[in-house]
Amino acid sequence: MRHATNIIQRAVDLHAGRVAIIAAGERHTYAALLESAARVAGLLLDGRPDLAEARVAFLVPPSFTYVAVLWGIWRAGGIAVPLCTQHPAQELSHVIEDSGADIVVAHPEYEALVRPVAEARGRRFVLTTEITSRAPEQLPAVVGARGALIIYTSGTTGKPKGALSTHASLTAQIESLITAWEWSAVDRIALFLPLHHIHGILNVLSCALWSGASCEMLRGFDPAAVWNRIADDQLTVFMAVPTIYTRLIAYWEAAPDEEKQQLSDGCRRLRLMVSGSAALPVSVFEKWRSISGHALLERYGMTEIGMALSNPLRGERRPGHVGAPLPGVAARLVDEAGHPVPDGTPGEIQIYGPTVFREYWGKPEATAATFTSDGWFRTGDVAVRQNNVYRILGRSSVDIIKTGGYKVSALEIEEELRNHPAIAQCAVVGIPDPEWGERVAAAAVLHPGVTLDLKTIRTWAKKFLAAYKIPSLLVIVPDLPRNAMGKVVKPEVAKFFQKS
Ligand code: MLC
Ligand code: AMP
Repeated sequence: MRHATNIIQRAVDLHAGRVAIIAAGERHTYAALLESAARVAGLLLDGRPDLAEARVAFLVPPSFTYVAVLWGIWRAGGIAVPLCTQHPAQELSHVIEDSGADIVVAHPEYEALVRPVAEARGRRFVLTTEITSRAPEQLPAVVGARGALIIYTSGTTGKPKGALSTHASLTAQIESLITAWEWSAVDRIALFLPLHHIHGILNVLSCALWSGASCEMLRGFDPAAVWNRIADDQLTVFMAVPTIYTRLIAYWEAAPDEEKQQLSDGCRRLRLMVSGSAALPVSVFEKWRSISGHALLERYGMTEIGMALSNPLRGERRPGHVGAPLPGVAARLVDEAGHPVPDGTPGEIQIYGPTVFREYWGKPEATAATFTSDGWFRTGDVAVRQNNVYRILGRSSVDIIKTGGYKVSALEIEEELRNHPAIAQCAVVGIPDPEWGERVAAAAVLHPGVTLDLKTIRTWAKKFLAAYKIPSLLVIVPDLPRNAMGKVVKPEVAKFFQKS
């Protein structure tokens, strides 16, 4: 069976002298990447023959070292658990604890934040500056069924769950995209998406490296820097979430006419521009087409399944639609009773095939609940299909919010906000927003005699929650709307935020 470490070797055999990574002004070949990954593997193995699915959490900024650590964990037989560089200690602790990471690797920039978290739990703590050892003579053979990557993803219950993909499922996800979007060794892509989610790790980084292409790593998203890379003429492929396209449009609109022309010319030389992770508004599709000449290719995916549906590389890309199943992906729409629905009738998207993940780490009940009895993965997304082209209508749960391309759980945020001394009750909802897709909005009932404003709650919440989970809208209300069972009625809560 094909698997990730085989393909790493294959990319290196075929492309050893080509440039794999460009970061901080330096170019690194595939051969150099493989060698660095072997040295990381040696450090992690520390004399053992095989990490045998031990989890290795790592907190490394976007850089050549990030990729060397990811590949090094795989080459040592471990499961990679990428940590988010924007997360406060509490979120990092949850991931380290929940994944049962044996080893925590960190760049020195994050040592003060993460060393105490790792050491308090008796985990081995390794700094990336310690990667100096020689590569071991022998590295373990890694079969496709072995776990490769755990990504933490928010659900409708409690804290984020770790979705475990195997080498075989990641390989299937990558090969599907390489086939559909015709990746090749002459491609070059810029990477500015966060590296604790699949959009950045799989669609951008891994597809590039599996094809022998070059990946230019930026330190995060900055509109001027990204436009600069587009205008530089060397990129061939571009991938981003809708909020990023909105930001790029705003930058372009504010630029002087001459610069506008240069930026637009840069876009025209790319072969493919893709949008995903959240619904692409038709207005953004049209505006981007007028600026760049590109009809954005919108696709639909999810951490647990990789990419599932895509508009075509060649052929009509329909605004507001996410296209047809990708190669190797089986998709169906079902009603609430689990029966397939005909074209034109809304149903839940369910996915089947080799791209689907293995399990939620340590959560057999949650894993079982997410599959149907005949093995299809329930996405919780509702769509309608016409002639094999899908259009997303929304989600079956009001408690999942997509903001800036990040999925967040209203319930997780509510739980955290209830710990604030001024808050007696609260409800969190997603409010449609032209920039963020949805904004996280909180309605709170306060204890008698206290006050609370948005700035105070945001400053307080930053200690516990990632920035993208913190409410950017707040209303104080005397009571929350509840139904006869006492459950908060979220659509009524959303009405508090309607602009009058
Ligand atoms: C950040 N801020 C937000 C926010 N995120 N405010 C409201 N809503 C949000 N979602 C605030 C911060 O609190 C801060 O405020 C200020 O904005 C700047 O923070 P930042 O962290 O610097 O944000 P920025 O860089 O502007 O982030 C925007 C972004 C980022 C679009 C670049 O959100 C991003 O990279 N999104 C991509 C996420 C992604 O890759 N998702 C894929 C998941 S995988 P203050 O007050 O502190 O200044 C998946 C599967 C699939 O979905 O199909 O791909
Ligand atoms: P995540 O759980 O972070 O992997 O996010 C996956 C979710 O993002 C999906 O379940 C969808 O709700 C949403 N999503 C991804 N791509 C699209 C898209 N093109 N249109 C609408 N929603 C999308």
